[in-house]
Amino acid sequence: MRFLTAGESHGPALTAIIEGFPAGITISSKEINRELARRQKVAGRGERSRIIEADKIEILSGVRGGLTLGSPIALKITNRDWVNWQDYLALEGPLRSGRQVIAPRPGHADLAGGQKYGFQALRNVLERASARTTATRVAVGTLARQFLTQLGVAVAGYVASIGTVHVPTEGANKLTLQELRKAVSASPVLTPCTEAEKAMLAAIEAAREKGDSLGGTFVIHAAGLPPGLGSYVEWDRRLDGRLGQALLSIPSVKGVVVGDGFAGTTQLGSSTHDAIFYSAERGFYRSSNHAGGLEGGITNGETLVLTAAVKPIPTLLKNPLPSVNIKTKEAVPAAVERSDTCAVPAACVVGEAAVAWELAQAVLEKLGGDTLEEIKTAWNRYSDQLRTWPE
Ligand code: EPS
Repeated sequence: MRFLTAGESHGPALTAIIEGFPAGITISSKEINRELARRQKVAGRGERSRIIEADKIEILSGVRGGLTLGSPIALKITNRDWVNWQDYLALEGPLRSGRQVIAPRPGHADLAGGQKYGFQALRNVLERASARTTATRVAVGTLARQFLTQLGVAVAGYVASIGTVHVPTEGANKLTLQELRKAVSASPVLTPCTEAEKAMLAAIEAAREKGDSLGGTFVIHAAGLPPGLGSYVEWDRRLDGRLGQALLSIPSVKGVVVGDGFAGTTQLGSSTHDAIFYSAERGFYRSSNHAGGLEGGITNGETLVLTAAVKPIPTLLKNPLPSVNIKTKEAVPAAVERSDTCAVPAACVVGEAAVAWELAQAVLEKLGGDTLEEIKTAWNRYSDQLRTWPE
């Protein structure tokens, strides 16, 4: 199973093609639209996401009567803002002058991207480097999530910090996925803690007033996974590595932690690993989850816990950092574009989708199958095998 995306921030549309998605999976475009709206309407977003765009998915192929066909699924999200940009970004013919980016923004792909592709027009870089393209990843990941749901696997994320405001993660990590999702769904910053929520909203507002930006962290949980997804046998089959790539490729994500991660480095081994227990009812289980559900690059049957660090958005609306006019080489303030203040809640929605995609892929690798029926049969057979293992 694989997917490719295409599309630019202010181009006609964002698109994706998924290939290898199994047949017989019930798909709901309503659910995809709900996730697209979540990504756009959370706190921290700017005028574009809140007012101009209302992302809607168009499924162009690979689905009939609400069921996937096993053939490539083509997805399209039209950019409403294209009408305001079509003369400047015309795909063919003369381009209207204006809306140029001359002073690359520190922290953005503007400078290195222009150098790499030899562009004088840095807009060519930022149009594709824009986090707007994460809308397609949400759409693709939501399809993967619908597949996982049909196998009893749930994925849920929450915002754990914005700037210096932190949620007590111990409490959040004790919630079931259903409780977590419910608590988070009521929060504009996607956090289960109402006290932290107030402080986070105030921090975003304060940054917005200053024309500055804020980063933070989000946590993704996944439950219902059997032990044995991913593999220890080769570096590129280790699921922690793959999940890391999936999360690090979200714009602004600068760090990914599995389980206790860095916190574990200050502990002794005796207090950072999860002792193994057995009961007839639960089979093999742990009473703690420092490992975050992954050992040796393989799921161990406990809840997956991944944390991602999101840097503050590079565009600074009021006091841009020093930069250089790439034509005259004069020292000038960096370019200012309409932008968001804090991308952490939006990135959390993208993170859920990115993790869902990797997990769906890992399930398919382990169990194979062209149809949901075949995958379910293999899933049940594997569950039986685990119950009696090692007999
Ligand atoms: C983005 C800049 C802003 C964001 C955009 C990401 O867009 P614009 O410059 O058009 O206002 O709003 O995010 C989205 C539109 C989106 O849907 O995520 C950037 O520079 O990355």
